Amino acid sequence: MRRTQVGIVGAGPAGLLLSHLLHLDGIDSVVIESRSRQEIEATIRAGVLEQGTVDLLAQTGVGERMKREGFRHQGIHLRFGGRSHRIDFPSLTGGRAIMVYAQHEVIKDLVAARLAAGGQILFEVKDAAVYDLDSASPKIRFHHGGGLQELECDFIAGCDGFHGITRPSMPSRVRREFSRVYPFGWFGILVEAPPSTDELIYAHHERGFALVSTRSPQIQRLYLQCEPDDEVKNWPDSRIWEELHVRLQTAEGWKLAEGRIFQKGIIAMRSFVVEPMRYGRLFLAGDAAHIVPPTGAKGLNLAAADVRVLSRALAAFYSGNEEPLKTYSETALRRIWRAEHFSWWMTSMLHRFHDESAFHHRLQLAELDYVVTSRAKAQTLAESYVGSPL
Ligand code: RFL
Ligand code: PHB
Repeated sequence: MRRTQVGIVGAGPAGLLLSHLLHLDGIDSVVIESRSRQEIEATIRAGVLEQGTVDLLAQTGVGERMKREGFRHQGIHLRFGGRSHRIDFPSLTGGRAIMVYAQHEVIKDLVAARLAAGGQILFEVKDAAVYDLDSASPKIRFHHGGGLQELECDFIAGCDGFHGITRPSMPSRVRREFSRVYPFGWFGILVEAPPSTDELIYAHHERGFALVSTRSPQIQRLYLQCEPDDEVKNWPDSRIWEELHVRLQTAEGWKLAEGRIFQKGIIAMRSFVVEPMRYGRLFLAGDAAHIVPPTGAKGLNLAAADVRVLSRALAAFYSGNEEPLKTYSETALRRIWRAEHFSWWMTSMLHRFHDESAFHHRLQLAELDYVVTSRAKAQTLAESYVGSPL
């Protein structure tokens, strides 16, 4: 049987960053991942890093490429009623901003750093199961390289995302789940085109929400609100462009640059939290414990915040102080619920709801107007968007 201090299930941002942070504290870990290295490095997901996430990656030696290739954005545009309004982050948050740098690039940087430091990541494991969670030596069993393997640990970190196996391994009597599914999805595309905007555009329109983001000077990332059970085949390129043009048009004649669409996908919109994020010696982090709708760009950042708290707590444990580990769930959940609220608020303010009355629509516009004309309200948005230090 193999042994390690911390067995980590899942090589997403949470698992990889946790393994990296533990290594810097001299704590040994093994990461097991069901997909291949190639797959995890190619999955298109988040794009926005909060200031605190940027600082953490830079301070721990995995931020070199991000600093070179990422784009620092000082604000976002809120677009509604045919007009754009800029929210300036530094002036509203004491100099803080965000970085647009794709999640799969963060993954590549973390995998490279772990492997260069001799870290163990086992890819393409099958049938992972965790047990003996309430003992002092919890175990992970899985198939890898043709054989059944067992990994004995001091602790297990459940970093296996929303559909993973660790959260359901907690007995249902000890966990409480909170969730909300939104009555719409996001249709996301990647396009070969120059940027149409210097900063992200979040657009409210009576035909539904739209978002303009970026990946590089040559590749743009765009989203539009769609039906929750929509299918990619319902969206030929011509329909996508038509909707984007309508939802994003301004009175000043702003132009959206079109190009070849080379990736299409649909994202479900959900809020979810499990409490507590611990059972015995199993600790959950990232999407395994909580989901936010992407409107606030918080998912990846929350995963980073969780593992920052967890790695510190584990380091304290190995230096003889068990207290931070005991309060891990409580500490992490305070930030998580704030991000849940922010993501729900942005989602509610910017999307079109099926059952929405004309009254509700006017309320959304009144709130948006308030955000772009009141410094206090704009500050609330900016502060939450850039996030607090980790
Ligand atoms: P992940 O990234 O889902 O990683 C979990 C890993 O665990 C593996 N796994 C298993 N491994 C072994 N055995 C098993 N039984 C396993 N089951 C699963 C999986 O293969 C996977 O590699 O979770 P993690 O690390 O918690 O990270 C969370 C983030 O990925 C997620 O919150 C963000 O991507 C959310 N999100 C965004 N977050 C932001 O902060 N800013 C954004 O701009 C942003 N945009 C987005 C997003 C998510 C999106 N999608 C597709 C859901 C945009 C999109 C489109
Ligand atoms: C992205 O670039 O993928 C992105 C940006 C902002 C969001 C969500 C996703 O709120």
